[in-house]
Amino acid sequence: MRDKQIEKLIEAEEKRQKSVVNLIASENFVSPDVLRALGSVFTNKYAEGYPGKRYYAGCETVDELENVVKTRALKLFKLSPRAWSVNVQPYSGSPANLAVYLALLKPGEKITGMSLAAGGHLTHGAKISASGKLWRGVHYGLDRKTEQLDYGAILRIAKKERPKILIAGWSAYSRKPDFKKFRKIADAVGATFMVDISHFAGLIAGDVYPSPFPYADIVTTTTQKTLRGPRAALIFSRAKYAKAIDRAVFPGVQGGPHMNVVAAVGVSLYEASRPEFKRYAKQVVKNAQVLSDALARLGWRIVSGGTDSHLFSIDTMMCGVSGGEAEALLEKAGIIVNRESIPFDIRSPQDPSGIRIGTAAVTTRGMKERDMIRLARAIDRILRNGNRR
Ligand code: DSN
Repeated sequence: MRDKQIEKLIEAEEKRQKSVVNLIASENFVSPDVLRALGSVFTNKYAEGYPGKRYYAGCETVDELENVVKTRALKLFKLSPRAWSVNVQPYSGSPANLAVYLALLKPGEKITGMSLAAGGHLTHGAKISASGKLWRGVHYGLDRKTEQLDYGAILRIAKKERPKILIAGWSAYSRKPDFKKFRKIADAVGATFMVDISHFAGLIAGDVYPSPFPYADIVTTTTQKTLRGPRAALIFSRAKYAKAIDRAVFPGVQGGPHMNVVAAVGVSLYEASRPEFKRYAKQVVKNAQVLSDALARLGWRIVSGGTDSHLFSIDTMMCGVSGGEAEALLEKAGIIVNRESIPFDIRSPQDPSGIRIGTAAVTTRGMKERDMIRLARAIDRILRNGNRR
């Protein structure tokens, strides 16, 4: 590169990524082919609109690209193109979710999803996000004893609040949900049922996590987490919502799609459809279970007692280490995690009582069960020694 300053920073980040153990649950390592598509000439093309209906000339190749990516997205999740549509243009998860609300709701109407404190997401109606400023977020939490979803409580909240959209999906909840029960709750109050599968899309594609598609009206996902693609998002919707969703993405929320990113999403969908991806997804969950079990045996309290997915949270305060301190201690030793609130946390989100651990990235790097046991011992040693200082 002629720009030595940026080149140096790229090299430094590459070195950092190679020299640490990355346990951030929302991160992964994309393949060289995904990077190749991201760095392709598609970045030069403006393509506001949709295939066959663009506001610019010269769109014949990007039209073909967008159609290929849409077909792959539907096929990966076993969806009939007659019943389902997919929008592949969202820049990321937040604009994707905003577009859904814009398509379906009037300002001020209610959305019900998991609270941020319980492991939900900002864009599910949290007050500090546009989703909670333009619409009204009313949230459900977890059962205090089991730290798992309580469908009876969700039904009671839904009946009292009568939200227009009921959302399943979360960033720090480790257990498998029952999407059929969510559907019944949505039906009981006449809500549209939306599932945000950002964290576990790759696990669904790999057949190791329940699919919400038989029950949901709308499914959104980012593509960079367990799906191992670029930073982008997809919105799947049943046919009757498709037109409104498309109009909400463009021109409602976004301008021209980033066609290089759309190309990279296409590559990652191809990769996720290969048999080896199923083996990868299985190993991701196995690694998370082995790591959480090993930490539990070393005396750490795992939120909800374990995991059915790629992630879990541990309560570090039980050893007198806050989430922020644990994050810093581990980073010093080359293990990268993020601080995380635990259910019913009495500490602030800036320095909560726990950390979140995910295995999608280390599994891409080839780690297996034996590595998880070693990692558990290292995490235990670092946190306990840190506490003694
Ligand atoms: N910030 C992402 C995560 O870490 O889960 C979700 O948007």
